[in-house]
Amino acid sequence: TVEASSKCTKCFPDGFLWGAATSAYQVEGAWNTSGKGENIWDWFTHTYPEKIANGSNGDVAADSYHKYEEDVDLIKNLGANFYRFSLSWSRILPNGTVDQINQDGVDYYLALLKLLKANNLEPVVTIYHWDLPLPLQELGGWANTAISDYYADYATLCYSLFGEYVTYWITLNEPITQCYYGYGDGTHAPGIAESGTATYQCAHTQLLAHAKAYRSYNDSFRDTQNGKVGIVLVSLYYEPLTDSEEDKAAADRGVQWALGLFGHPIFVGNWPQVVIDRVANVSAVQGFNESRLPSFTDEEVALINGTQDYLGFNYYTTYYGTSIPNVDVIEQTTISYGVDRDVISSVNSNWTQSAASWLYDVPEGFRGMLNWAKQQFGNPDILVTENGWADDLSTLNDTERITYIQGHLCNLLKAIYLDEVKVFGYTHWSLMDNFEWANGYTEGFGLVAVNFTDPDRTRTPKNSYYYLQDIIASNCLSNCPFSS
Ligand code: GBH
Repeated sequence: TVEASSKCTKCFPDGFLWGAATSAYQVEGAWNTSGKGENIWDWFTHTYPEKIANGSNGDVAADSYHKYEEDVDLIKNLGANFYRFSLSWSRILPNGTVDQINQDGVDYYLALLKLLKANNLEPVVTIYHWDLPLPLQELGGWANTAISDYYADYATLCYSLFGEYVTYWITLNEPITQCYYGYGDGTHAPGIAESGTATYQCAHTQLLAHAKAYRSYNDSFRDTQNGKVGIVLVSLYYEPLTDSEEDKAAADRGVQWALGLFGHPIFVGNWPQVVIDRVANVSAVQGFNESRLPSFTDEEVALINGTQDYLGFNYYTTYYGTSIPNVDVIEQTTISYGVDRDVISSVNSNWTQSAASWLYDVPEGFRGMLNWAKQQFGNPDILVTENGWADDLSTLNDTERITYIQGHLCNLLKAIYLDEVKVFGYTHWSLMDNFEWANGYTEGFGLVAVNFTDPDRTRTPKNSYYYLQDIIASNCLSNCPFSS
């Protein structure tokens, strides 16, 4: 009957991994204690409080620097297999460079790693989640290719300090987000708004940084440490606004300019051809002598290609895509990533909008995006490293988040069983409410609420925490009807 099938329960593969995530700047606090150096988010929030909702910052955040034992308890009680967190570069290297190591910072991460291991929890460690040490920004930050070498030195130090405890390394979190919001529209640190140039320069440097760090692991650590090294990529998914060929091409460009920009060099080799061609053509129309998209030498293409043991994959939401009317007129005068990309976004009025204005509940887009990655990147092993929903900080009865999780996990199961996408784990963003970048503390992604007005930063699990706990305990999802 319809009723019976609508209650249909489906299970995840044996050994499927479950976890939840945070990042250093968003939860740690302790921004200037115990020897930590200043990073671009410290500087950006303190210098331009008007760019952050309510002028807030991550000075204290969820105070995880002092409360990490509670965080580990929350992961443990969730029944998760792993905790995804990030290392603060400037906590380990106050100046960004390896000549001066801050032992208190190293000890903090060693304590966290050992506590996780003692509880049978796997650390999934992001080496860099957007918090560049300020002295390296003074050299131009990610717009300067030399930063790729500083990053590789830092990553290499992390392998040697922490590698005996780590199976899953993540080099960089969402380079497109930092390169677009940090170097393109300027709403994130370091606040540069040069999307037609700096965004691509940042992408170029971050790809070199990732590749050098991957090669370093291969050359010096893989034999003894046996871990896996990947990168975390994200994109909005785009459905074509109509089924015209033009709209299909526009929707594909929407994904190519984010997931493709980083995934193609790593999994296939060099930038996506559509990006190479389009930025070259528009640059020529605008009177540039060469493309605004930096090129890779043949040696660099080879250096970057194949630098993955798995794909870390974040999915949040979907838009409709169509091309910009009269783009050929606009592109004569407007130098921007958006005009190069040539996509206008819109949404369906039936999609539920979250407390974060950009985030709608479109679970079938998750399946679409996973299939896009499978097809374009040669069917890689995939770890879903983020997926989550925003609501008001006070919402403990978070039914919308539960609906979001149910719909997305059901589509994940379809991707696994119907489409044979090789997904081996799922990470919820986030373990707890935290500093949501330019939106400050106005919305929460947590399974656990944090009271940010309480000096103790008291943590309280929301209903979704218990909902996910049940799913993890059974390794199965109910109300997910499909037949394979
Ligand atoms: C992830 O980015 C991040 O990895 C994580 O740190 C973050 O907390 C989480 O998502 C939730 O946002 O305000 O309209 O200008 C996801 C990609 C890029 C989506 C920035 C939101 C801002 C849109 N994010 N974007 S807007």
